[in-house]
Amino acid sequence: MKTLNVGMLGCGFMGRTHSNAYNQVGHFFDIPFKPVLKCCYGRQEDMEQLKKFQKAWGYEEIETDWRKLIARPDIDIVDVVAPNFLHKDMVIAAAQAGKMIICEKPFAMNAEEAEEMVAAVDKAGVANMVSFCYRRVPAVTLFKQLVDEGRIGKPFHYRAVYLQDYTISQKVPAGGSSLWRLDAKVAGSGVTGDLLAHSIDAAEWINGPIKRLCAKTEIFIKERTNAETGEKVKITIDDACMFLVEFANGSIGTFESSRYARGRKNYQMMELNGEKGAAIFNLEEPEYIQFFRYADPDTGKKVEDHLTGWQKILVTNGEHPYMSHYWVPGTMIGYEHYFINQLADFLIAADKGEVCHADVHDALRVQKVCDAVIRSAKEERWVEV
Ligand code: SOE
Repeated sequence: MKTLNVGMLGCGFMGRTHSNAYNQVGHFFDIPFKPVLKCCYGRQEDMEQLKKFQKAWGYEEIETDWRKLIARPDIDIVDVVAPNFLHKDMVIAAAQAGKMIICEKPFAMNAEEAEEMVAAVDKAGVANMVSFCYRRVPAVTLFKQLVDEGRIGKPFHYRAVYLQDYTISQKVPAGGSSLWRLDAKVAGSGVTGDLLAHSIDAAEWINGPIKRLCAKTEIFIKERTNAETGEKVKITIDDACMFLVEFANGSIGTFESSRYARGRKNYQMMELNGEKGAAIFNLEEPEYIQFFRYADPDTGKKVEDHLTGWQKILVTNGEHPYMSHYWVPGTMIGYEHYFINQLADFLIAADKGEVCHADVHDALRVQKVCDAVIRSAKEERWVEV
């Protein structure tokens, strides 16, 4: 089996989820590579965290210069899990060095950057994937399957919600290693790039391209303290965002996201209502999908009768997406498995020279929608994507 030497660019939350996936994937999937955690990068200022990270996940070496790590001839895959503003330079350097690339979302700070990244990756012709991990929740993959099987029929309404509540307090600082997500220069945008990017990716995957949209964003706390410098900083990222969309297939949708939704920690919901059926997924009950069957997908004939109602399907059987790789029917998998599933898909596709979605082109689409959302909110008008 071929060895796959991993260079991990980052040692935070996503560094942990990705490292765990490399360590676990071969236990559950028949993959054509043997991943080796070769080297991980972190800033000199974060040396203590970097060493702890190395030890926890079993990296052979550490590096504080990411360009050196990418240039190493023994590195096969570059995994970009650093803060958003670094993605562009890291992905382009990795492409130019001919490495396979996995990059966290949001892919870039804006669509202009994303275009450059896509051009570099296309020119290099390297295997690539952008980590929209929720596509690999078995119930979400099943959602897509129901649509492809014609069980929803002509779609009318798509509804997406992504809510958290961790920035409500004025005491939460902006900037610093854990809260760079509140710093526009580092993150690019707020909930739009961080949370709605997931919802937009899932929506376009499941229901096709978004044509035009109209958005409203809000910043509830306008000034915070930078955790590293102690300075007062003006907050410019969106704390909350809502938008209306028209899909190319004629359906219409709503998207809502906030980090001020008291009680919601990582609530993500999507619903699609069509002529023949409807489906709902909610990440607080990730092992379930709800399905409403109105008509037979083949004949279009109404099957609704006095027993009809929402079915709550436990997605843990061998015939459900990914589940045959894990335990026995009725037992659950969790958040870390979405990353294992996507890594397995990526490695198997890369070995065959096939595209693994979401690839950089899918991520560019998401970035274009995010940019349109921010522009629409700023200009208070409908915007074409
Ligand atoms: C933000 O809190 C965050 O970590 C996102 O950056 C992830 O993409 C999301 O899946 C969980 O929440």
